[in-house]
Amino acid sequence: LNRRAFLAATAAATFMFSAVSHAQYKDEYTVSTVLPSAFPWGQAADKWVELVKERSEGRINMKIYSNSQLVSGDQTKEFSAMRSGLIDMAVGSTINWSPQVPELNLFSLPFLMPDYAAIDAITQGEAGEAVFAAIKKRGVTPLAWGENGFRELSNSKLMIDEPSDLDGLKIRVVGSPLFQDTFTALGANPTQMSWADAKPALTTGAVDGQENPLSVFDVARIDQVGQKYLTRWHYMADPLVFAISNRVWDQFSAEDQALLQQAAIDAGQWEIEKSRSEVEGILAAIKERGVEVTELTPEQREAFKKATQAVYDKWSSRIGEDLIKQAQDAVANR
Ligand code: X2X
Repeated sequence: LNRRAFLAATAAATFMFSAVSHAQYKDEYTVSTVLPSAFPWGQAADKWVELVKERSEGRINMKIYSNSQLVSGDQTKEFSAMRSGLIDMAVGSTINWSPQVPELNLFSLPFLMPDYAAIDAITQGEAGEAVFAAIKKRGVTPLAWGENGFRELSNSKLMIDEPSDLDGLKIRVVGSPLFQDTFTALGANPTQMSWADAKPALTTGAVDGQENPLSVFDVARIDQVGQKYLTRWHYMADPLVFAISNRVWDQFSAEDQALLQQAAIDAGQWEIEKSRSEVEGILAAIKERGVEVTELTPEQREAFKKATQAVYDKWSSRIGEDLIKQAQDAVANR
């Protein structure tokens, strides 16, 4: 090998090596969330970013954009934006991504999951794997689970403890049409709107009620906009999913992929434990502020479950009958 050929070969090798090992990492990756740091959801994202920065010794930097600002407040567009590469990463609710990933409606089926063990049995088992495969197939790599929480019902008019109490009540619901069906089955008058529009609509009385986890009710001070009655019916809980656009994922080295995923798993576990441990304290604080809270008895809960059975009939083929069966078995055997 003459000197010239040697230099050319080393230059080529150096170029190739750097092209592979640094695969054009961005200086900063965007992370989308709906709720900011005051909420467990935002804290889950904060934790992920912090762990990745620490474990990569500052090589991988992520910046959180909360309040769905990267999709102009429309949280139902977050998944598409990630798929197309407009957003690199997100910690998102299964509800908001369900328009693009129908399987995610599984978690919104009314009264499928009676308690935390039921959520875990689904997410940590075969059904959870099938849901992750469905997300991956649609252009986004899911890394770990977090939790928004059991969604409880509040309203400004009356104490709700049976389905007929919902008669004609205007309820703000989230981005999946499944919620329209659930509340229509209960005789209510549901209106779909983004989180950004929800509080103003409650303030003006454009809607009478809403459903969200207690942590959201508490931090967003939903009691201050006339929501005096709260029904703890645990009708569904939305897990959060830590995820990354497939295009971005493929640019990371295998080592860094593992780092990103382990950090997401650790952040998710931390957030799930933290938010579950805070629920009773939050409930006490809400009561202290004068909100009337009803805890449904098993019999009362059963009446709501019966009244919403039609949602299963309508949605099972869209979600997948096998997936629903897997989830129901997981719950039964928890
Ligand atoms: O919009 C909502 O209700 C919220 C914040 O809980 C979600 O994004 C699912």
